[in-house]
Amino acid sequence: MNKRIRNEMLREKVMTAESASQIIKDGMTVAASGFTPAGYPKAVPIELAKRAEKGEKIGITLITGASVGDELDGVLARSGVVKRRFPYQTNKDMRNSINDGTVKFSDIHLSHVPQWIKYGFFGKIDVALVEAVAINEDGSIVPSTSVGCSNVAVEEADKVIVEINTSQPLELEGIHDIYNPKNPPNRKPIPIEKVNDRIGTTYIPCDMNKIAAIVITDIKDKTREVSPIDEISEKMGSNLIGFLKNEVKSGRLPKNLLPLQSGVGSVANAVLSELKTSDFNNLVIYSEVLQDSVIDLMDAGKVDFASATSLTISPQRLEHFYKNFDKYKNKIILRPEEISNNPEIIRRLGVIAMNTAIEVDIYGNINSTNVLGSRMMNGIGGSGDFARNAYLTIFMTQSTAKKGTISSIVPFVSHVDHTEHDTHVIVTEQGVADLRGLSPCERAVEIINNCAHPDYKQKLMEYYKDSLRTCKYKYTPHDFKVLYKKEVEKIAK
Ligand code: 0RQ
Repeated sequence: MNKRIRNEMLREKVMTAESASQIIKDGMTVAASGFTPAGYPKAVPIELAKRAEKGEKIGITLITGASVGDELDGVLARSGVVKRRFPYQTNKDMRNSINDGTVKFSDIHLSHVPQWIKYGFFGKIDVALVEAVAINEDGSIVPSTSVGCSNVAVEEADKVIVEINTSQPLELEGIHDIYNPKNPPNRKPIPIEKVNDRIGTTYIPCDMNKIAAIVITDIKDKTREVSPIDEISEKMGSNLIGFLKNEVKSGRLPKNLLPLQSGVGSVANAVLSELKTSDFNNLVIYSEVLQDSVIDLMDAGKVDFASATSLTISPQRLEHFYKNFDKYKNKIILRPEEISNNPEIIRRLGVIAMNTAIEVDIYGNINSTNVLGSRMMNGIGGSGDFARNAYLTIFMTQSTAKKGTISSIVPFVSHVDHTEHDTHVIVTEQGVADLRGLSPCERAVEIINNCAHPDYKQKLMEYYKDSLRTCKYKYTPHDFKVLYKKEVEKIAK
């Protein structure tokens, strides 16, 4: 344990998860580590939930980097401990509590979260609860598989609880690059010009007097299994690659493209996997999450370097990954989400942003979060950080949902996350709509013709043409009487 807790005095702070959980009291705000089920605390939240289940009144505000595993979001949602939740989640029970109104959730751009903590928009941070692989002699903390908002949580919190997770190898040390921009008017340009530029420290600075408890655990990250690539995702991937090849041919992209960002989930994974068999080489990634596909691309010699804030390797691949970690270590940097998702850097590097939508409308507005306009799925995550600031913003979706009974291309999205102004390209398994330089009416025709499913093409075109005919204004014509009736009917089903 001396290798993991490098300060003798701090070793005296080691206690059980049950004792550490007592530091968290009713009404507190807890900012935790964790980003897309990686590097989140596990042992202490489980004990916190047990206290509530035994009848203790305890309700907290929970802030994390992004989504976390069941040992944090799941147990605390089921035991009713979380009253407010920011900024993103993917847990079934947390989602249900948000949708039944038990948990007050606010869906926030991930790049904003650290800044909001620093400005106090969430109130005072009582406790930072972070997973680590080690604590240094001076109290600074070596994070595990993600950084997220941990550095700012540690800086701003009154007390810090550290979970040293022995299932996370010490070899992770050195992979992180922690940099904390100052608040305006003292903010300086962030000196990242290439995805592999290092600008900070390999640890999170921490005043050791703030460390109130250290808990030793070996509970593994519950990363998601990656589902096998289906035919539709494969088709979307190949449509996207075809589009990118054409961009290179037209001289709008260099031969090795520009830094890639890709969302999470099966579609994103499938799209990146398609790159494996493509002619593209020497690719670089500037993203927020690194999934299995990036490791595959490194193995295939396609990706030279990847920068993100989280490493979420599926259980199937984890052993291979750590066995060969030496090979990957010098090709990966994990940064705070304030840096991985930073608009300044995304714009400077000219990132190609590829994210998944729930539905897309004929003018290019995107709904990424609310099924049928009102059921929160996960949240906007980092998709807005990238979509708004990328060189090329691509949204992907299957052309239909719910076994073909719903068109994902709709007249008007039932909830707006990304506006028509941020959408450059839409990709479905049907084809690609390149919206750059088109007026809204031209976009409608492009999207319906190239991306809609054949079963819905005619209906969508009829809606567009009727709107154009009946609407007094011809810029973004709509027939709201038809539109609302259809939406209401859909929701009533
Ligand atoms: O419903 O749960 O009842 O089965 O929506 O759909 O197809 O499982 O979605 O896993 O590909 O994720 C946008 C949610 C897509 C994700 C989203 C219903 C469908 C299902 C989910 P059920 P799928 P995927 C990186 C960047 C926002 C954040 C982001 C996401 C459920 O990609 O969260 O991009 N993105 N972050 O049946 C009605 C439609 C529908 C529909 C799907 N058109 N109409 N229902 N569904 N399309 C990550 C981070 O930032 C951390």
